[in-house]
Amino acid sequence: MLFRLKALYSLYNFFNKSKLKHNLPHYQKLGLKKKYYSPLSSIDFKNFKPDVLKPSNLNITPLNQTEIFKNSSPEDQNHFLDYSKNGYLILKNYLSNQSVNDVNLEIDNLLKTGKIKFVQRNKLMFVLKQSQLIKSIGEDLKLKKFLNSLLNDEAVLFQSINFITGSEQHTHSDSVHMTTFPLGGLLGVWVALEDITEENGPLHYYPGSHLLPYYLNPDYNNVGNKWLIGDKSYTEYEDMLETKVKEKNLQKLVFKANKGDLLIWHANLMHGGEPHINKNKTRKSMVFHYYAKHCICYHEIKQRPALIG
Ligand SMILES: O=C(O)CCC(=O)C(=O)O
Repeated sequence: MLFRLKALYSLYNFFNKSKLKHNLPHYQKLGLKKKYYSPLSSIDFKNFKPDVLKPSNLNITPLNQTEIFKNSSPEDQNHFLDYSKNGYLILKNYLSNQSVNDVNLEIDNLLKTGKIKFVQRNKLMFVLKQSQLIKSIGEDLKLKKFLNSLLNDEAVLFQSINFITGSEQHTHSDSVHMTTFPLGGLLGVWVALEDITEENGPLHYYPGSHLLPYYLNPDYNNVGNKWLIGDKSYTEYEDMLETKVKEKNLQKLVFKANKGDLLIWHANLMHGGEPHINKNKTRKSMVFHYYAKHCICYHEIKQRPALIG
């Protein structure tokens, strides 16, 4: 029961003003009566029009004018132009062999020296705070310009997650963990840090699933009340998505990635990790999540604004 108390999350947030104050101008613009530490969920935004937070004079380079696009083959360019239909796109050989080796060495060293530790079983969260190398990959200007054009906003690097083994995460949409107002203000960027096959837990995804509704707390009766967040377990969310996949007959793709390949997914693309069958093999990979700058970002299930910075 204690972990459902909104007041506890608010108390924690109260001491994190520097990481939450980015929302205040947005609240003001919307006329939303919230403090920087207040709970937040999709229910709070149901009466607002989506485009009110974005300035009209944003200067975003169109996708076909970005360097990544211009330096790609016609075949890849066509694939990129299908992003809005598919909800994902792949940049083959994005990172060189040397860069990937450097990242892997960096992770090994940070683990050996105890500067980073696994959480939630097998995640290395926010290594970008310890590693200038990893941060510089996520902050690469050419990549950011490409992401800006997909988001139609400025992409702000929020977090990195490194894996040494398969995530084995059930199918989900990031929009339940990293929710935004307006919806869709998030991108996931996944990088293979070695070759990945059916044996070592590849990423899976459902092309086109980003066009389905955003399934949020109200969709599985997890809204909670004034004092408490919802009482449904995360498994109930995963079960709901499994049902949607079956009902809508969605077709799964598995990303048999080569070392250095990069895949970008839309905020609402359903994806997850396949079972990691051969435990003698590693599955080294890295994910970056980016928020759109002119969004309010929060965690729908925990009803907490996102700590950024
Ligand atoms: O790497 C994977 O297997 C999945 C990662 C993922 O789902 C995520 O970061 O949202």
